[in-house]
Amino acid sequence: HHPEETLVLVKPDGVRRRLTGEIIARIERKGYEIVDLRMFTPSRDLLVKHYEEHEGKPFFEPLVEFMGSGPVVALRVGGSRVVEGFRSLAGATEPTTAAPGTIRGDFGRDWGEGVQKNLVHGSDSTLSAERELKLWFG
Ligand code: DAT
Ligand code: MG
Repeated sequence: HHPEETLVLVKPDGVRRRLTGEIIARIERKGYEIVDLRMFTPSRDLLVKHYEEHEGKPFFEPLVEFMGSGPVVALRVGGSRVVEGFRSLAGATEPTTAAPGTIRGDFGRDWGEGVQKNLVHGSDSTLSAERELKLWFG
């Protein structure tokens, strides 16, 4: 089995903008394996648990609402040091200033609604990955 796995989400903006294939292609081109994949509109309950570290912050409610606004594609992705590696493929949180060559840098910008529409989520540590994979894949 893989030494490491991470949770990737193609967020509702990524799905709506038909970028799911492009994002999966970049993950595979890097040599990571798509181990499992689901597409559905996440419940508020799941999203509140997923983003529990941000509860109470001013962007929490808009974030949960946006993430539940349509289908997302959840991916279990495996590979050596994939947690850090996918964060690097995704780029910085703010799409406007994310580096070119990254998913957020190449396809994202500020659409007048702050940084929430940044196309993808990737777990930020192996501990988060374990917790988040349990939430999204059981
Ligand atoms: P990341 O997705 O890069 O791990 P994060 O965990 O700090 O970033 O935040 C989770 C999501 O919340 C992020 O993808 C977009 C949104 N977000 C973060 N900071 C924000 C802010 N200051 N204003 C609005 N939305 C924000
Ligand atoms: Mg995060």
